[in-house]
Amino acid sequence: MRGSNTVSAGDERAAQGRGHPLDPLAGDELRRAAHIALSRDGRQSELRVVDVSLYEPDKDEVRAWHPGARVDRQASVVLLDREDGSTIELVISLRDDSIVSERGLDGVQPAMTFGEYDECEQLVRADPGFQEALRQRGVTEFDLVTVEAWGLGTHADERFRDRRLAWTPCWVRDDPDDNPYAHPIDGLFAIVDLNAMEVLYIEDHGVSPIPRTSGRYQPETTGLASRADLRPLEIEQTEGASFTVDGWGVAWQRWRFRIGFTAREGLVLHQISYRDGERDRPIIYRASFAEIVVPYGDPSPGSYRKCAFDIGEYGIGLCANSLELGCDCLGEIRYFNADLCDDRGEPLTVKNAICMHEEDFGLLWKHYDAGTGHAETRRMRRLVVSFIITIGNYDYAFYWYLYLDGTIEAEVKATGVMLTQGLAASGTDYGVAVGPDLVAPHHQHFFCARLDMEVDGAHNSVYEVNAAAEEDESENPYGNAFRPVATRLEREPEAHRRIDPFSGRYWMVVNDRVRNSLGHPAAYKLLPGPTTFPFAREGSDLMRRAAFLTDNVWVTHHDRHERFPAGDYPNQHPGGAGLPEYQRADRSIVDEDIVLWYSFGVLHIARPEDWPVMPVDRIGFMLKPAGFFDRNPALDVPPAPHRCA
Ligand SMILES: [Cu+2]
Repeated sequence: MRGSNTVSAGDERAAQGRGHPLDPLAGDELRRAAHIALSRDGRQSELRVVDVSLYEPDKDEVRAWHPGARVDRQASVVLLDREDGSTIELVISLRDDSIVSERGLDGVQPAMTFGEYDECEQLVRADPGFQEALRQRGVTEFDLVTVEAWGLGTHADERFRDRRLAWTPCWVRDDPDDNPYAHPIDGLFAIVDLNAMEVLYIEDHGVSPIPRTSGRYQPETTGLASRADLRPLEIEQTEGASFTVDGWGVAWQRWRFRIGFTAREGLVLHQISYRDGERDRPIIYRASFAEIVVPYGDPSPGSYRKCAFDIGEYGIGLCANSLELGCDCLGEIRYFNADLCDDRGEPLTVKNAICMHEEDFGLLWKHYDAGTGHAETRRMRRLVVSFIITIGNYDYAFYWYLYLDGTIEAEVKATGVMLTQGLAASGTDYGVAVGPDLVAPHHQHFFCARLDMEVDGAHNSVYEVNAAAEEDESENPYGNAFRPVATRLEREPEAHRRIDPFSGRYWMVVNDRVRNSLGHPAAYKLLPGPTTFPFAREGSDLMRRAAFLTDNVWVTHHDRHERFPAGDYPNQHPGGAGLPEYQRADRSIVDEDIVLWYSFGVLHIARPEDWPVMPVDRIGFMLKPAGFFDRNPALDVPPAPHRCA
């Protein structure tokens, strides 16, 4: 039956320690790991659980695994000690419920927890100084005020820099069903110590009118009648879907991969391979979105701090939606639940967090032979694995697509409600009016994908390819000659590169040890899509903390502990962590186990049409086989049954 195809995949096998070593932690494992960590020194009440996720075994161990083999499942746990402000990283063995390793870190701030976020909102709403400032703005129903907890970056007041801080942009609803982002309360912010859970001070930059523009988008207010001629469009697969699922393992056409999920990154794809004859040929060992940064360009009081690190400061897995058939996903869907835990270590399940289905994607290939009048046509199909998050005002949908011809694509769809400010408070120099009294400030959305590559195995190199005109005139007498020039990236410090549409620049991840029948080395090419570059000044908060935004493509030598482009703890970080730091190791990246990082973004100058809820904006990139196969690998796709009238 449709839609009933949901599993807490592998729960039972995980409980027996017989699951695959990369299966995400199940609810019971999360709870055990959290509680072992919390109860280790009897100070449970002072601790918050920030993150519990699978501590992934070494690649050799994973590759050596066979079905039925026993696995020592380990969990990585991050705790926050509210009393002394330290962060504790632990690795817990779930085989014997023991602590494998433990280290304390001072001077870092892990991601905010939902518990903190909610407590902060209650605290600020109840604060007498904040309430007085609201009254001055004509707001008396404090329950209708939305108070968000945002990271302060490097903008913390000198006096409080070593505390765990949040600042609180706020909005007000007209009634509980109203869209709060239509009614920003400008110039009023609380600065909160999240460990003490106390308001340190209230920042009030002066009263300005709260915008009255409506942000309602529900059908009761927008009306649906004028689209009554939109008739049903159903997707039917009368014989079911073409993929098979075993626990978290998926097989579809030639593709094999495993699904994972973490609180911080959300969906992770492991061990993506393509079956070529008798061989399952590996392509990517692990793929995920590892950071999102959304900087705003408005310098008005308080707002200059708007710069969210959605993965490092919050965690997008924790923001996953429960998806609904017919709305978020259409067709023959397979859902997967995501098991997570709250900051007390209690497990919670996001039902139907991951959606998998097939899509018809138009033409795959075609040729009409004018001589014979015969046409051969094949239709493209893709497998879609996705999840959708809501983080404050924005919603992001993340898609991984696998195509019949060996192409892998990642796409992000940005939607939801834009952040707003009052026209009176901020003007339109750094924003676009979306209502008579309402402005959406200019901003950018940056994403960084971490692609742990293994094209035909662990020995890969990366070549940058630029097409160029032949400059040697004797070789180019007619002026038409051009060719691609490939340059191998040798060591890490040189391996941070920008797109260049003028030279058609792309990057090849190559296994020089494997050749196709034509002698080409096995390779996948990274094709960049549209992007944007940061406008923040060098040395600014954004550029210090997210230095990875300066370039699109970064290559590092694999290290299982190097997972985040802005570092493990970008919250309040002074800067320099992540990719720039990883590359300082100056490792060779030639014929090595390498990680490819691709960073890209959207410039969002608001359109009035983006209000009150924006139609999706799409952005992404592709990886295409280039010499990986001998010829078009999709020649054998069968023709679709003819249905011509
Ligand atoms: Cu935007």
